Amino acid sequence: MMTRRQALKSTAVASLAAAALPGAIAQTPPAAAQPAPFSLPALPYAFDALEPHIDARTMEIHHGKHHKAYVDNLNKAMASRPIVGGNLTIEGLLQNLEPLPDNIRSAVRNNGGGHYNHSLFWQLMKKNGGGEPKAELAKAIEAGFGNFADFKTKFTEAATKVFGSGWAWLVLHQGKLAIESAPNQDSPLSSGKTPLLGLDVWEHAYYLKYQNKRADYIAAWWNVVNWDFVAERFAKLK
Ligand code: MN3
Repeated sequence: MMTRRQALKSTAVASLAAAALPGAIAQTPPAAAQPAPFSLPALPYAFDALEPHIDARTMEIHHGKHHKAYVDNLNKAMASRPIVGGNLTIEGLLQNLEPLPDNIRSAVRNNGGGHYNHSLFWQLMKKNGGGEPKAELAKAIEAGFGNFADFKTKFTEAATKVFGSGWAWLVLHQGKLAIESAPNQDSPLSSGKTPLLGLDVWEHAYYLKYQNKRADYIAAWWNVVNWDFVAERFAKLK
């Protein structure tokens, strides 16, 4: 509880603040005056870091155009959201799509999903990546899928079979690992799961270098997986 003295003091501060802005009255600022809540994260490496497996031009367009468009369109959708407040996180939004107003739910699902999925995807890769996971994650993969080779086969199959645009995911759900795929930019977060590893199989992720050969892109992608990042993520989440 505020004491009367504190209340008087904060009233005085509020008056001073109002006085500093002549003519200012309490009102909701127009949406355009608010900073865009979401922004494009910097790529954690150079565009050509994943060569020859993923080419620099693809990375440049994928990050600078595709991911940026998801961020811009998400911000546009959120600008018309009637209630803004609290800690607005991309994870929180995707975990709670249902309460969103009808006119923005799809936009948030698609563009918010796109923003979250890509933000994670960049971190899941690195120069001179690949190999096999270590530590707890290695044990969990063995427990869930028999061995690493079988896991890789199953994940590859999930990625290969996505019809049209979508993702393959290794998710953590109720303490267990599972492989699944999802259409479009649907995030595992929206079905109560936590993504650990994801592979973007939209054509924009590989078409310049691999054209229609998605299987070649998937095979090459294993060489850039940042298993240390995935293992750390797993250790924090489980
Ligand atoms: Mn993509």
